[in-house]
Amino acid sequence: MDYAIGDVQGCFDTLQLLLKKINFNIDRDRLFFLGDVVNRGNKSLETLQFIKSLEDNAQMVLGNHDFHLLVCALTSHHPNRKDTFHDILDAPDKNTLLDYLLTRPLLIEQNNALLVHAGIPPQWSKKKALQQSKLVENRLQGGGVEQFLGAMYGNEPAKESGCLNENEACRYAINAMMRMRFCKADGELEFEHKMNADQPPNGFEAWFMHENRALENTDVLFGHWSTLHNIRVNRIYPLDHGCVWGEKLSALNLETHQLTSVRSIEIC
Ligand SMILES: [Mn+2]
Repeated sequence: MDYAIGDVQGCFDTLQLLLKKINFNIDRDRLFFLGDVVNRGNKSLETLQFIKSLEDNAQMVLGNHDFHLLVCALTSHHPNRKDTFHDILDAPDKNTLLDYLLTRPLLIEQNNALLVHAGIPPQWSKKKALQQSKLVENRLQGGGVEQFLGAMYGNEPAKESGCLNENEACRYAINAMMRMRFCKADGELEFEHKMNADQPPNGFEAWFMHENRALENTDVLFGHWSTLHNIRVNRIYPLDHGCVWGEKLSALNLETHQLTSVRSIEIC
């Protein structure tokens, strides 16, 4: 069976409990992590080592916390007070773990569904989303990755236009696929608010609420936004169930769409 799993954020013990509950068998099952596998929780190192050890039986998309780890590890940017991935930065296998993250995509297509950390802006088709993911992946795997990472923080450009250079297009793609909550129908991003999806800032909507969204007939599985419990939107699967905040960690079976959850047992 294939399962998509929401934001683990270093909650290794709860992840093991969830895998027990779905009877995870490495010879039979595959896991697709929706990003933010590290940070805030207290076992980032064990979590990332475990996911990497599953080799072809686990895939993951990059989330903003995974990306933040890369930026802190490979540029002059320092971790902030709340960051808890020092165990990875101090680990003897740090470089292989960072290389693992550098080769992860921003978007995965699996069982006709798209898997992404934060979302896909309403104006993007599947082809466009895969293209923009690839654009960033190529830069993460190419030369000069330190410089590239150092240039990727910032909220601009807020929207796409024909005249973006490659770095700007990458920054928009990273912000959209790893950080977005609210946007306009044309994909203009907004990062001031983290409130509930039904209370959008003026002029904005949750990215999946726009009418005539290009991917409204495609299943989109995502994490990042832990307060979407009551959202019922066709083909939209919010799977960050707030594990690191003492709530739940969930796995969605990609074939049956059955959801399995466990309560967080982590003390963070
Ligand atoms: Mn996130």
